[in-house]
Amino acid sequence: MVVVSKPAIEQFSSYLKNNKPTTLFTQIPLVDLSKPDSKHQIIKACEEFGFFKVINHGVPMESISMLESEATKFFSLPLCEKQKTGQPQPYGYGHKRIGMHGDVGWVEYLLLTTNQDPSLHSFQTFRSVKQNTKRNGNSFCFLGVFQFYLLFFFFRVALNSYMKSVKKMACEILEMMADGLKIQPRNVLSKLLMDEESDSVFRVNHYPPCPNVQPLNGNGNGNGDVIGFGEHTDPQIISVLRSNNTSGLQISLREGSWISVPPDQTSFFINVGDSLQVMTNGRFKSVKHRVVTNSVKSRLSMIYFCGPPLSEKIAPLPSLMRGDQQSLYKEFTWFEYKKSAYNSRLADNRLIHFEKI
Ligand code: GA4
Repeated sequence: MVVVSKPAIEQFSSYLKNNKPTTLFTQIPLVDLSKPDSKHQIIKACEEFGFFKVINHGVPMESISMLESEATKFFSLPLCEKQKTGQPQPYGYGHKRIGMHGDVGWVEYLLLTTNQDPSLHSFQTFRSVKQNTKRNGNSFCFLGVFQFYLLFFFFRVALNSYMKSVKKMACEILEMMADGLKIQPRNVLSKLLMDEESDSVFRVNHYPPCPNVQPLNGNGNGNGDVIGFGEHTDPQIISVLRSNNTSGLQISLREGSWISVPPDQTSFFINVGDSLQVMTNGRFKSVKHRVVTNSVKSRLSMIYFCGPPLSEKIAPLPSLMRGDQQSLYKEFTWFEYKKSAYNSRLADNRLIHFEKI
């Protein structure tokens, strides 16, 4: 419930004075979704950080653990098995390469659409596994097509149950946001997620321990030299992240310094994305974030990127515009923004092309 308390602000300012490259910032805005004032806490956090942590989120722990365990099983397979699912284009299994323009990280991942018929998705995976199994004669690959299909089937079951609860929570947060912004109707943002055509994406990232990094303390926190996932903002409305208890996530403060987010496997972290920045005409800022590797523990994160339908016009919400206030952005659809994002490098400022001069 508490957002940035006084000691937190002191900690924050002394951090700025010392200007250390990164620090463990223990007072990440915390929103208790069961409290009546949570809508105000959400607005404050989105204005100050573009980032907050939520508790009492209503996502069952069993559903989280089930997906985590299925994902762990998948990532423990030999590389050649995982590669049977085909190259990410952009969906599928990816290893080190992020996007299509030369970005790399110490990470492997699964990138999936959320609005596809699950049976269809499994079928497509099944087909590419079948083709790749024929091509790949490597003796370290031991799973037959059927075994692989079974593994993916259980993964998909766990994924569907997890995504259902996370989507519900994300909608609640977006409705609280509308209430806090005093805009009507309260589903003005959540309806974009509820739309059958919602272009949301789900990602599971696995960051294996990175042996080259010297541990700085008992937790094996790295020195930040090895990047798991480079700095970027998310293009969507909001992103809902859950990770295991391994550190690595850092967010950038407005003036450019980085702070480490203490991990908490029972909570979720919410990022403001570029689309929400535009919809609030810059009142909320999308948060720049990155992941640094850990030398001893592996990190597993699961992220639901809440995207609108491809045809949706992304523009400041009319009810947020006062008097003769002008939009800071040119008009564009989510399809146009996504296309432009996929042509960019990870660290690029993607909104710059859509700003009015
Ligand atoms: C960042 C947020 C999501 O992970 C993602 C990423 C996407 C990808 O990995 O394919 C992008 C990246 C993300 C933004 C710029 C482009 C596209 C990699 C990249 C270099 C799935 C998304 O929607 O945008």
